[in-house]
Amino acid sequence: MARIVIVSNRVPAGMAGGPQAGGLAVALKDCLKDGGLWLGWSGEIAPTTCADVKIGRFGKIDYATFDLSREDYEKFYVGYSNSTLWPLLHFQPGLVEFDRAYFDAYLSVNRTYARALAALIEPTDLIWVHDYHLIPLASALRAVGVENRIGFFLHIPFVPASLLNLLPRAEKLMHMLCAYDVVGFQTEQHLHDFEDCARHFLNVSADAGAPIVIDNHSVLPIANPIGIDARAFARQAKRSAQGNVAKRLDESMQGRALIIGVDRLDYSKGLPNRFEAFGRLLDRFSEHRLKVSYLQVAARSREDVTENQRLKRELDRRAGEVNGRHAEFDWVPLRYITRAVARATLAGFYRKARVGLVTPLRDGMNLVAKEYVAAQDPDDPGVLVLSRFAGAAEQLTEALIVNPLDPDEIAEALHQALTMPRAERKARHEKLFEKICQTTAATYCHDFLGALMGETSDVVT
Ligand code: ADQ
Repeated sequence: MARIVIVSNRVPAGMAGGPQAGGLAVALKDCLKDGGLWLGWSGEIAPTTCADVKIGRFGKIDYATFDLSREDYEKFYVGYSNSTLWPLLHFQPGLVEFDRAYFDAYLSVNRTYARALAALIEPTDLIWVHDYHLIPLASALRAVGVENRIGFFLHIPFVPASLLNLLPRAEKLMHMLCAYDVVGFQTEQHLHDFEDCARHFLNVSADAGAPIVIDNHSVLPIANPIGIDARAFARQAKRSAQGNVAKRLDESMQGRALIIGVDRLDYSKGLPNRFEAFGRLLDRFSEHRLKVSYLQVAARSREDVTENQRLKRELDRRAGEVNGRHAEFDWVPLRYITRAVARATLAGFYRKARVGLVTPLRDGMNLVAKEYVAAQDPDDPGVLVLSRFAGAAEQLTEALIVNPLDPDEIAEALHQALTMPRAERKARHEKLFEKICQTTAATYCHDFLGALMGETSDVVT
C-alpha cells in the first residue's frame, strides 16, 4: 500500500504547534487517517532558505518543515504566488504585479521544496501537491531524479486562455503543470479552461476527460470538487447552537434575523460590494430596518499583500458608513469582526443565521457555502445567497445565485431570502444538503488518489 505524501505551501497550523488545524487538514483528514507525510514551509523567516527540514509527528502524520529567507518570503510568497498568480487566477488582471525576480524566486523556492522532499520519500510514495505556490514542483522533482507518481490540485480558479495570455511565461507555466501525472481542478469550467489553454499554449490535442500527451509524458486533467464532512459539520452545528456563545449571540439579536458572512479578508471575496448591498437592502426594502443584523466575520489574511491592506481600510470606512447612516441607539445593523472565529463556534453561528451571504468575485470552490448549508436546521433552514462566480455555484444551484458585482441584485436576493416561505426554504435546503453529502472531503480524497493511482493499485484512504 502506498504512503501518501502531501506537499503544500504551509503545513497546517495545528501540526507546526499552532492552536488549530487548518481547512486543508480538515479536507485531507480522510486520506491521512492511516498516516502519511506532510511537507511545507514552517511559516518562519530565517537568514537563508534551506532544504534542511525539521521533522515532527502529529497523531499518525509525520510532518517536515523548513524556513524561508526574508527575500524568498517577499518574492516567492508575497510576490509571485500572491501578487502575480493569485490576482490573475482570480480574474483581476489590473492587480497583477509582474517582476522577473518574483518568477526566479518562485522557481528557486520550488527547487528547495524538491530537494527537501527527495531526501524524505520512498519510491512507492504517492505525492500529492497542493495549490498555486507549487506549480513547478513536479518538474523540479523530476530534475532531481524523483520518479514517483505526482499529482497536483489547484484550489483556486483556472482562467481562459485569453487571460492566461497576460502572464509572461504562460507557456512555461502550462509545461510545468503538464509535468504532473494528474492535475485536479475544482470545477468542470476550470478543467475546460485548462484544456483550452493546453491547446492554445502547447499546441496539443486536449479532448474532454482524456489525458494530454506532451514531451512523451501523459497528464490526466480532472475536475474533482472539494467538499466537507457535511453530516459531522451538521452535528457540530446542532451542538454549538445550544452552547453559551450561540446563546450570547441570540440574546444580542433580540429576535432579529441574522445575515452571516464568513471570509478571509481578501479582495477576491467581494466584501465591499457586499457591504454596499446590505446598505441598499436597508434603503430599498425599509421593512427590514430594525429587523435584521448582518454579521461579517473577516479573518485578516496575507496582510503583506498591498491590496489587502487597502481593502482593510476600505471596509473599515464602509462599515462605519453603513452603521452611521442606518444604526439606531439600540440597533447596530452591521457587525464587523476582523478576526478568525473557531470552526465549532462558526458552525453554531451559521445555524442561527437566516441568510448565509457568500458573494466572492471569484472563488475556486468556497467551503463556507457548504458549511452554511450543512449547519442548517432541516425543519427551519436559512437561505444561501451565492455568487455565480464561486466554484460552489456549479453544484449548489438551489441557492439564490447572484452576480457579486451588482449590489442591487444582491440586495434583492437578500430581500427574497428574508421573506422566503418556510416550505420553499425547506425544499431548497433538502436538495442542497443532498448535494453536499454526495461530494465530501472523503470523496475528494478518494477520487483524486484513485486517479493518481490509475485504478489498478491499492491506496490508503
Ligand atoms: P479560502 O480562500 O480560504 O480557500 P474557503 O473555502 O471559503 O476559502 O474557506 C476555507 C476555510 O476557512 C473554511 O473552512 C472556512 O470556514 C474557514 N474560514 C474562512 N473565513 C474564516 C473566518 N473569518 N474565521 C474562521 N474561519 C474561516 C481556498 C480557495 C477556495 C476553496 C478552498 C478549499 O480560495 O475557493 O474552497 O481553498 O479548496
